[in-house]
Amino acid sequence: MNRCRRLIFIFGDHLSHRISSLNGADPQRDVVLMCEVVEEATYVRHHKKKIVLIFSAMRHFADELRIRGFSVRYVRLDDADNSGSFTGELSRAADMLSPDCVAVTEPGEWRVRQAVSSWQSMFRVPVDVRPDARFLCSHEEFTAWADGRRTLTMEFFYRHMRRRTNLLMQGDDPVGGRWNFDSENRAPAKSDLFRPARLQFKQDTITREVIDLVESRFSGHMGTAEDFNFAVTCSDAQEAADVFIRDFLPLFGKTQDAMLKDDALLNHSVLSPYLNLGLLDPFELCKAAERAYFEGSAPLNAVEGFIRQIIGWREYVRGMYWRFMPEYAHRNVFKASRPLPDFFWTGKTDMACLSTTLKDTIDNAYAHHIQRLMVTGNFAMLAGLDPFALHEWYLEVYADAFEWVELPNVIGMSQFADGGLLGSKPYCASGAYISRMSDYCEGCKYDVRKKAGTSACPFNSLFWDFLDRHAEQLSTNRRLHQSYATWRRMTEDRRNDYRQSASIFLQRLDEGLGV
Ligand code: FAD
Ligand code: DLZ
Ligand code: SF4
Repeated sequence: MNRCRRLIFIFGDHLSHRISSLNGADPQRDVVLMCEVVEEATYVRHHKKKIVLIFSAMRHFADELRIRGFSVRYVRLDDADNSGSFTGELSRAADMLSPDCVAVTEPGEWRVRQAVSSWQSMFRVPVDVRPDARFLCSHEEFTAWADGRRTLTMEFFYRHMRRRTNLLMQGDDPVGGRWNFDSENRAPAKSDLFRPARLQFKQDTITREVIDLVESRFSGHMGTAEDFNFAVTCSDAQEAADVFIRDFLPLFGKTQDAMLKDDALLNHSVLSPYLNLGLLDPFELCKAAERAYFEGSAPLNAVEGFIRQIIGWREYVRGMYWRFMPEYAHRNVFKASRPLPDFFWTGKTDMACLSTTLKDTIDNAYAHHIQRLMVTGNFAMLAGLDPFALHEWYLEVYADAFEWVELPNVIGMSQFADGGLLGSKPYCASGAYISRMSDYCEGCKYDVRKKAGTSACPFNSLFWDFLDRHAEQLSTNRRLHQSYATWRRMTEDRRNDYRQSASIFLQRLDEGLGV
């Protein structure tokens, strides 16, 4: 290749033809750089399906760019001279092409942002780092919203975003007269034989080649890639979105908090991997959901709930990530330090809720929100697992896990390790919650109705022991008032039963014995 005008670096989660680094690109004179690098695949040991998803989607995207007339320098993982890192690959490309400048869309991870910031002085070439316009809320807008507020409550950010995007709005008021229909979205679910089938995308030659590469190079990583069936192109991801809106959105709200052992997906969209890679546009997806409401094919509680997750939670956690990183990653208000038990990687535990959630995770590189929050996350917080190690685990195992979205969900929402910056109370719950919202407890070795003792559901004693251990930090929390009042009303003997059961359980965990 000859000298190029602009070298456009496109990361594996920037796979949109509207990505800002391509703005003003000239296929005749510019060159696109994309690279599969071992550093990204191994800084945590990503699930095999996640690596296949990213590499296959990258290869398909590179082909689409070539069809649009671009020169693409695509470095494969097994290319002989592959240096193994983004910086190494930019260095090789810059040596070969002598670009006048480099254009890149800001990465979604603080670690990579640091590396990008060093490129201009390192390579003595202007580096144009552009905002990621796929997000609806820019860094400036989030800062303007957050500055001067005493608390950064998601609900108020969400209302701001509803007004800004005009989604589900009638003038200045929310459609239906309420901003939030969450109270209608808490029903348990029953097995539904008539739930429509999920789309399973066929493996083409490119995907098959990537599967072989990943199975051989990353054989020790979680899961298998052999039955990989995610979409890897924008058009297939769009088909998945259309099917979700038609078949699953109508019931999305009602069963949003439910869990079933024989249904890993319920009415969830499973669109997060595509949104996060750039294969789907979040605003267009919300417009499609809004249309379904106005056309009468999906109810308001479902559509509002879905849109809230995307323009509310998704944008909010990104804003919080960039506002509080890098120190946010190490927050640990409860000083929790227990290592993750081995069953996080094997799924082998007698606790049916955990074994089902972990098995779903190992098989699919996916678990839905309530499994992540109220089963794995809840257990980790109650058992005092190290939040940073837990963050690395979540980043490793889910196909949709990129740090800007994963880290605040783990450190803030699920572990309350930030002391309440992101949520107003910890999402801690005893077995009663899991029993109410799922069918996991039927057939579990533990008895959810028993309070203490070796056959009792471990979540019961762990819950009270957690509240007891952290009473100094939590007992003044208004939203935990009732729980602490119940704890205080118990006899000292009952409180000691809980403490002792929790202590025996945690000791077994520490000794690596089965639980
Ligand atoms: P649906 O239930 O269909 O929701 C629709 C969309 O809303 C999702 O695709 C997602 O883009 C968005 N969304 C929903 N909840 C959230 C949220 N809390 N934060 C941000 N976006 C949200 N989401 C990720 O995309 N990547 C992660 O790494 C990730 N890690 C998580 C870790 C923990 C501990 C928890 C509690 C949540 C995490 N989430 C993460 C949020 C949420 O669980 C997933 O977005 C959701 O399960 C993805 O499945 P879905 O597409 O079927 O979601
Ligand atoms: C997660 C990931 C993996 C496993 N591999 C690559 C890769 O080889 N090349 C690439 O461009 N991106 C990869 N990614 C996603 C990056 O970690 C992500 O692009 C950065 O966090 C920058 O946003
Ligand atoms: Fe989970 Fe307890 Fe129910 Fe067993 S009894 S599935 S451990 S909540």
